[in-house]
Amino acid sequence: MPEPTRIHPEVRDALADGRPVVALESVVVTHGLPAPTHLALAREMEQAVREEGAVPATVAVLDGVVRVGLAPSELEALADRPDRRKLSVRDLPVAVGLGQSGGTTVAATALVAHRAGIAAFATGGIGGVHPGAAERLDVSADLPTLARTPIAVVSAGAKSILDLANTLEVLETLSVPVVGFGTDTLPGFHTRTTGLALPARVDDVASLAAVVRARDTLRLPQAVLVVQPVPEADAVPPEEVHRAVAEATERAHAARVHGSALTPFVLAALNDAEGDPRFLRANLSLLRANARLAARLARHLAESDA
Ligand code: PSU
Ligand code: MN
Repeated sequence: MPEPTRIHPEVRDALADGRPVVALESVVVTHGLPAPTHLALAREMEQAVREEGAVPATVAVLDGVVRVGLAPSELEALADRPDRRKLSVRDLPVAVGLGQSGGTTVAATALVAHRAGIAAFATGGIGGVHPGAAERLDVSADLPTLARTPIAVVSAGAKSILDLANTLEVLETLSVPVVGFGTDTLPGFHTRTTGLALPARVDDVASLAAVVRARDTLRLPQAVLVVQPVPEADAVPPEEVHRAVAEATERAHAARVHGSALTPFVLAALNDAEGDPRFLRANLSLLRANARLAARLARHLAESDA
């Protein structure tokens, strides 16, 4: 069997030299955003990371090989492959063993990136506890994976389609530090706040880096989950998010969509070109902002390691 993981030479060199690297997930490209925005956004995130002085490493699985850092043509080929899969950690042995291809979720990306030696990772929103868990349990593997993967994940909170209060509770149980960047409350992905109080807040990147380093000196296994609100100009008012999410979730239930297909279905409904363009605009805006913050964090971490 071929080597299961291949690190792009640019990424490998940067890591060997102790230069900053930011991992990027790829389910947002393969399943989270409509074409052709998905590829434009992937390029913009990589570009944003470079502008902040770090090397981007988009993680994905191509023909059974886990890849850390992709050539632009490889990401393009993956984005529209009809056989592309959504790969969380449980799916990795199947994808690698059977030669499949797909985007990696926050969970799978965090795991692969940490093993490659990458300290910072940018995404849109993490997965979490879905509403209605009392009747039908649906808790993203992102949560338990963050509990055992010491990396820093920069996000806009958990996606607004989730039960955010319960998501925050599970993060507490799993002992994942959730740190607001310039906020005391959990952002709601499309909205700047959910009103849910966070256990910690920092207002500058040096303080964020201090928290991440302390996690390491304490030898704790958890990720540090950084949450920052979507940029103000692109935020959607909470009532409108609630209404749109409720409608999309209703449609998902009517179509009997559940399991790993649920998140992509609801996000696709929100980001639909026919619908309200503000949801897509907010999604893109927060992804770019998170890529930038993760790169600034990676730079601080690399400096303090030197
Ligand atoms: N955030 C987005 N778009 C996405 C996702 C997050 O803005 O597509 C993806 C992430 O990859 C996340 C996954 O890890 O959804 C969670 O899916 P699930 O709830 O099935 O674990
Ligand atoms: Mn699920």
